[in-house]
Amino acid sequence: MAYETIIVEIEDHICLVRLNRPDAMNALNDVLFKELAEALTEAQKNDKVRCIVITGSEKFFAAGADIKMMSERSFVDVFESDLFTAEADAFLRVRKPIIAAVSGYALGGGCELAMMCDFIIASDTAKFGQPEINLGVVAGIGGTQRLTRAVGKAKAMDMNLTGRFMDAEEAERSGLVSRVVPAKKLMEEAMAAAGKIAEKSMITVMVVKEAVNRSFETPLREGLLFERRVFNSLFATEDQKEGMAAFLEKREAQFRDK
Ligand code: CO8
Repeated sequence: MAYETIIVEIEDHICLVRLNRPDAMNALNDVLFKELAEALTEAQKNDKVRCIVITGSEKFFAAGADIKMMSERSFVDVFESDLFTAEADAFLRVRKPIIAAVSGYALGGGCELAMMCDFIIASDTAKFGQPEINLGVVAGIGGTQRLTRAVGKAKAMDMNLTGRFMDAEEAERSGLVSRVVPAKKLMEEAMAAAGKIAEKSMITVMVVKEAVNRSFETPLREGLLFERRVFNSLFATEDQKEGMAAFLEKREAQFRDK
């Protein structure tokens, strides 16, 4: 399917989505967010896709929501349209893993988009920030919530209140990103991580994603109970038998997603 603001390629079970509004540093407008939600929903439905990678360009992942688009809107406009909410909901309904491969600026909605992914691999040039305060607004799709859970109150307050950017090294130290790699190696590393995930049992992969995400929604006791129950239920799968047999027979497992 041809899109206007993103480029989608599917190869070796990986759906690679490139944000593509270079003139506006990949700023997120209505069209981009809608197309992204559509592409991810399609990737979820497509049996060939086992992992998704979202990236931008070397200089910018996304510099935030489109300020030109938002500047003339009134409270009633944004309230009535519930800007980006349906698209964010569609994003969160994707059960396959999504990796953000971030190089350059990931600011405002760009940082929030990266945080909506399951984990972030950053290039050493990446810069994260929630500079909405400089525009007289606040983050609107997770910058005060997911960022606080990722890096803690002190840094989340600092970034949201001062609008300062966090470089890749600080982002890794703070737990915002899972790894930092040289800019030239970013896509190789992200695609290799996606490839590793694509080799696993899809059922187990989706259970892992759901269980880790559950930890954000529940108290520890409930989360542990959820984990125990999904652990138990995976013993009903053929892939559990295959995975354990393969280990004992010292061979690679051949998972069949059953
Ligand atoms: N929106 C629209 N256009 C942008 C944006 C943006 N967020 N960021 C950059 N651009 C455009 C610039 O206007 C410029 O376009 P032009 O050449 O036509 O003038 C072009 O990209 C290049 O930008 P600069 O000349 O500024 O490039 P620099 O290298 O000097 O600076 C920066 C790069 C630091 C990234 C700078 O562009 C910047 O600060 N951008 C804005 C960052 C920002 O404030 N982001 C937050 C936006 S608000 C937001 O994301 C809210 C999300 C919540 C939505 C909630 C919905 C419910």
